[in-house]
Amino acid sequence: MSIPGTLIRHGDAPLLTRHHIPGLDPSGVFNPGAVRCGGKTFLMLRVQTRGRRTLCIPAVSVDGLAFKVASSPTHFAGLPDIQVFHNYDARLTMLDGQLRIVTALDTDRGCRNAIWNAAGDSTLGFAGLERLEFLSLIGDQDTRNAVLFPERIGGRYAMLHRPNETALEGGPVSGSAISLCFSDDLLEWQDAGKVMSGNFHFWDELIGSGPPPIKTRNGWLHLYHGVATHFQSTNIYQTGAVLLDLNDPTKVLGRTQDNILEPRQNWELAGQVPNVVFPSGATTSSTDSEGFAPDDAILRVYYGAADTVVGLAENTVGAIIAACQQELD
Ligand code: BMA
Repeated sequence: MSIPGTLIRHGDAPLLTRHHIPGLDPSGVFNPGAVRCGGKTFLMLRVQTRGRRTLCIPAVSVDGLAFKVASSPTHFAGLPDIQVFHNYDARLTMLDGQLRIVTALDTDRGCRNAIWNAAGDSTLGFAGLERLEFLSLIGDQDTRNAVLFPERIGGRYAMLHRPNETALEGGPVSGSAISLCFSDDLLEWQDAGKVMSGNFHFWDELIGSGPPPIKTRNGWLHLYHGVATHFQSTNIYQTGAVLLDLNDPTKVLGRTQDNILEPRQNWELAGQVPNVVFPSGATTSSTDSEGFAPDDAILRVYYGAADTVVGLAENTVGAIIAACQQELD
């Protein structure tokens, strides 16, 4: 059975596995960014090699289910002169008619988010994702999980991110609050305050943004991941949803009390990092003339499972909004 307002898996198997990555024999493919434009779904896959190097590889699909994966990794051009160990977890946003990408960078100074423009040859069929041009690094604090809103708010660019303030035993630094910031030029960002916090002792002790927010008549619909740390034992990564005010996204209008997707399939429970569903890309099947996703649109969520494969789960936009609006018991 499934509870209304939870995400329903598209079949029992992962959507993409390492076998879909041509020529590399990698260890895993996971945490994809996603965007739907021009009647196609584009993914930016995170691919991990046997040497634990991180690659990003574009993929394209007409139906959002069967993907053609590019034969070579994305080239990142123009990175500033810092040492980058990993460039990963791309989030894709169409903004001002330009495909923008935000990635997390593990650097010698800690974790940073970088903004890129898709600048490849659009005739190759991957929306220019095979070459990204560096735009900016966000701030000078340790932070991860940054997502751009798909349009300006009050005339300014808006972004959510998750400052890293908590050291996980044996793991990366993490955080328990998502913040909003604004920019006039996508280069300099000003903090606009905290949006939401995790709930210690429950499913979402640590949190971070998932895919970029989706505009609905009820507010920005935003999926995020929550981590139950279980006192430094195995971490469990799950998915929740929140509704943010359209004009002031620091105002939370509703939030799912429970997770709406959690590791249950074997390929979510076991893998390189067990017990992980990590939502990073989302598409909707339609938008109205003003860019709002209607209640009956299908929300597709592309997620990494156990840092090893890509899963797909879905529901209607309206069902997830209703789950956010439910009163707490
Ligand atoms: C988080 C990020 C994700 C990863 C997850 C589970 O901190 O690093 O990229 O999928 O951990 O390992």
